[in-house]
Amino acid sequence: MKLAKFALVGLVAAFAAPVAAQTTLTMNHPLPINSHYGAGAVAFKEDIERRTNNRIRVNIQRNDNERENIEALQIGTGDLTITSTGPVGNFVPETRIFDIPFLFRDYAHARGVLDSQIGQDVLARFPARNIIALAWLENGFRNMTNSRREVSKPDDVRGLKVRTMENQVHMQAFRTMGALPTPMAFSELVPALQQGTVDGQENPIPVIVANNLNQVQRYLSLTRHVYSPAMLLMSPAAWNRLNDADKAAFREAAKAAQAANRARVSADEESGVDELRRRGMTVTTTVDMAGFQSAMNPAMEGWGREFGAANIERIRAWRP
Ligand code: EAX
Repeated sequence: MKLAKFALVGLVAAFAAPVAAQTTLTMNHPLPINSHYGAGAVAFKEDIERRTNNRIRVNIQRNDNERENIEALQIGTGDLTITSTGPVGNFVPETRIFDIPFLFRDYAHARGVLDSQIGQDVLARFPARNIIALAWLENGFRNMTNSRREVSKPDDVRGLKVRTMENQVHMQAFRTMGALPTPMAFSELVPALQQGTVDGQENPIPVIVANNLNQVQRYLSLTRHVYSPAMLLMSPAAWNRLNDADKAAFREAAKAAQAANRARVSADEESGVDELRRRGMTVTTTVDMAGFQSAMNPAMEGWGREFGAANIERIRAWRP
């Protein structure tokens, strides 16, 4: 009799055991789902849901104000975000060194530095600013567009009202070239271009293609004047609710997001310029890169003082 009662208690306990709570986290990012950020977001979602057998779900939403998305992580109203480093330097100043124009030779150089100890050391700076940095992702090399004229050399930029991200390094770069930098969130960009508040903007090919900026910009110049990192960031409030196994799963899913995001950037770089020509943009491919680099020299001295000339040189000299 005793055994039967014991078995009954066990059976009741088994059914009464709490089912592992199902959690849904929200991931905000500023671009269409059919974009290099969307590719990273979907890869992260699928990986986490597979690893946790859907105990943790990820709800992907579009919010094109990156600064707001980051602030939401700090106050705990947002769980995850994919963002360019545009506004990030206002939260974690150490990231701004990567926003210096003409710092990286090519994609392999940028990806290598960010995945090396140099980049990982910057990720480690985020928790002190109440943000968890899960991984470096990628926005891409930025190119200028405008509706006034073809741009092939620094003098062509002089006098142009250029929308920049809310990024001090980029604003200084355009000011140095004689342009009129106008910082604003991505959410304000298209209305500003439509109303003529600004003449131009600068963004990687993937962003220009995904957002059909050809509809509001006539000229594209392949200036590739700065590499724009992106990041996968998380709220400490959401992070601290994870157990150690789930934290490890999040770090693995961030790697899947990085791989998918970078693969989409590479694909967009392959096809995006021809697509923008097909959509009617006038594309200037012969750009005086050396001229643009020397036009930045007056600002470079200031960046050397701000970030350490040796630190900048260490990044420039990095080899795989
Ligand atoms: O992160 O604001 C920008 O120009 C960014 O490149 C865009 O939001 C993608």
